[in-house]
Amino acid sequence: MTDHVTSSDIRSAFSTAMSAMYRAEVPAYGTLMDLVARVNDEALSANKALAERLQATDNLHRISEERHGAIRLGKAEELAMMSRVFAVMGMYPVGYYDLSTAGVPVHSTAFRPVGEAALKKNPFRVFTSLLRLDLVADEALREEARKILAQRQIFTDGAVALTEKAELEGGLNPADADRFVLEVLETFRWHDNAIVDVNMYHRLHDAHRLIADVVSFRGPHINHLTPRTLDIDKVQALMPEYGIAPKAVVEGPPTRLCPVLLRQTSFKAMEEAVAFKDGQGGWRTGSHTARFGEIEQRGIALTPKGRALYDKLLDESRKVVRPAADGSNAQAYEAALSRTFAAFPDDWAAIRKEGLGYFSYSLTENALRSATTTTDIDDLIAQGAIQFDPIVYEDFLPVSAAGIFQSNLGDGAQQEFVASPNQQRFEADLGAKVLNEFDHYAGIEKASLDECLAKLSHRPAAQ
Ligand code: OOG
Ligand code: NI
Repeated sequence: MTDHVTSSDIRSAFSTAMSAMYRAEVPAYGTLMDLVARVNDEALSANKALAERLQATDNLHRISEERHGAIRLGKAEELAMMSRVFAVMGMYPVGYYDLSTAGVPVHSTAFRPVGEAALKKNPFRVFTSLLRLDLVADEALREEARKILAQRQIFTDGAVALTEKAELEGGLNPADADRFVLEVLETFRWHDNAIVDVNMYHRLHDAHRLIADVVSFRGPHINHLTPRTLDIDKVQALMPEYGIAPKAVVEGPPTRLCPVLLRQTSFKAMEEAVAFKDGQGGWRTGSHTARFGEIEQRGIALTPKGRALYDKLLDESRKVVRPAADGSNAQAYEAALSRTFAAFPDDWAAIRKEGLGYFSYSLTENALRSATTTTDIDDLIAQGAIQFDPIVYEDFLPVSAAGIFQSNLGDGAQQEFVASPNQQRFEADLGAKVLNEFDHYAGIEKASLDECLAKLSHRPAAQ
């Protein structure tokens, strides 16, 4: 077969279909998309230099296309199959996130494209969590939950068959790719009829709201879909005007001239009507909160050294002020965060010089005219032959993710679990190792440098 659709095209089609489905299911998501589009347009008109660099690095068009989603799976087989489904779309597991430390009984990875070209084409990613029943203390409840999960099949027969076909034949033809998108979308759809009765729902809910969310339904409904903005502070400030109530504080680093890593904010999960089994063959109406909205702003990917500094500063600032869910100390938190982060350089040249972030290097117009013979990057930059642009952070942050989870679990839902990261177990359930995100960014940086030096050595002037 030679007429295969590329995995990036399947991913793009899937991301678009998912967005349309979520817009229809959660109207506030549509409102948020409109707000983000407006703020991004304004940010680009106000900052011509940013617009120009995004254009030059071929990253401008992806901004409005860009989003991530999240799902929570119930058992190992679901994670393993999901991994195969995502692979058809060119999405691979990157990073391991242990959320048990934050009182959430899951561990997670992010499925996303990894190659530079694939990311430019469409960076759609899905934060994927696996429920950890081993963290549930009540043994009887744990067993019942396991039995309920054992019986469910979250993939359609068509999705499984097409995934197998893609694996066997190395891809899908256009008609199969279209069908694949529709079949896989079914797994992410919201179902307003639960697979448990109201008693079981409450028992699960009492153990942890998240357990009820995973175990009570036919599938792992997409719980949010997050567009990327170029100015999150503005979106946060404008949300009330659009009838949306944001969470108390923006997660991640403070407002800076040079954005680092990831800043996120969300609006609370909606209360939705759900029909529960009444135990007598009928249904009883109740409610459940699961689906919410989130926005994010992405900055530069940090090196291990930069990340260590980020973690240290975040930790320091949270020791001074811990953000309360009700927003009562939001201003004090933001002030403490800015103060602490004054220790993190806020210009690209300093971030590069100190080895805190990853950059993509390219030749300037000057380069081909200059007669320089040096291969020293700092010298080449000083001579104006090489320029550098920040590489965007494509991953997630465990403390932020915990904050997002918590803001949707309601106050009083804070629960303690023994911290017990178990990456080995996660990878065994996944059926693969997760990729290390630092290696990936370092690879992109090195490839850009190698390309610059190769081009320089082939200049007519250098021969
Ligand atoms: C996932 C929360 C994590 C993020 O952006 O950090 C997340 C969830 O609530 O299932 O999506
Ligand atoms: Ni998210």
